[in-house]
Amino acid sequence: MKRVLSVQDLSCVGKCSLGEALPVLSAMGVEACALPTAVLSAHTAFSNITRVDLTDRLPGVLSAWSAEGLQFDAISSGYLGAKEQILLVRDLWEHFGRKNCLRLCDPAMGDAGELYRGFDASHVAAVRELVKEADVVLPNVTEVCLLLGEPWRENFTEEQEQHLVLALADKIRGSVIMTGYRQGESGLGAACYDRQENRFYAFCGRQLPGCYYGTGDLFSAVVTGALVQGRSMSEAVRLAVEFTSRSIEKTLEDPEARWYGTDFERVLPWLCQQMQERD
Ligand code: PXL
Repeated sequence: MKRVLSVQDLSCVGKCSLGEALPVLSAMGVEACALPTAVLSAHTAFSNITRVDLTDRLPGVLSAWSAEGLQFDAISSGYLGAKEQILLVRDLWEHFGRKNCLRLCDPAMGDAGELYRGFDASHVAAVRELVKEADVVLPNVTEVCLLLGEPWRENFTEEQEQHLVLALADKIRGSVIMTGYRQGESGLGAACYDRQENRFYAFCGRQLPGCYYGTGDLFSAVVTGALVQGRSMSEAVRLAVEFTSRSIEKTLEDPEARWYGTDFERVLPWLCQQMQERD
């Protein structure tokens, strides 16, 4: 079995980060390991939160893993609450990867033109360095703008979004998969510069009403699982777009849906089936 390490926070309530990556990766048939960078009572969209930062505890975990000789087939980073954790991800990529280990980085630091609460320009500068070393970078449109130092706009055209993806690809060595890519009036999905194929492409689903937390984390987890299981980049992006839009559709159908996340749990059987069909 492939073994994947997901490095991000654990939000006790609110579907995001490890709370999504672990079930998604397990459903995809990979061994899901976690390195929680912080524990939050709930994700930062809640008004009242308390958090325990784990930065000081992480070097001890790495030492223990090193003594055990643990290695991973993919190491994927998401929301990192402290700059020191960015150095730690580099250390993990360098010392804990099996041969051809995939290095994935979701520069989870903002959305809708704003940085998440608690982040500043120095955090952005540190993430800018990290993405240079990744094989696959998975930003949303806001994060691409932050990484490029370009102003964000609510209504970029398709051509402008394509330009943003290619501009980021020019600055790094890996592939770029940008979520929140809009095609025409009604399509929403992801645009990719695939480094191996030296090609730009996009997949879109139906644009659905509303704004949903944690969809970027779901998307990253599906791409990670698909790539580590040997799917091509285009298959991985297509599967992640479809899983995310199915999760939003299920949420829309549910009159009791939570405001703080999607009903992705109801789409896990579909994801499992998609993976088994190819085995
Ligand atoms: O989904 C991104 C994310 C991850 N982790 C925490 C967050 C957010 C987005 O708000 O608050 C703690």
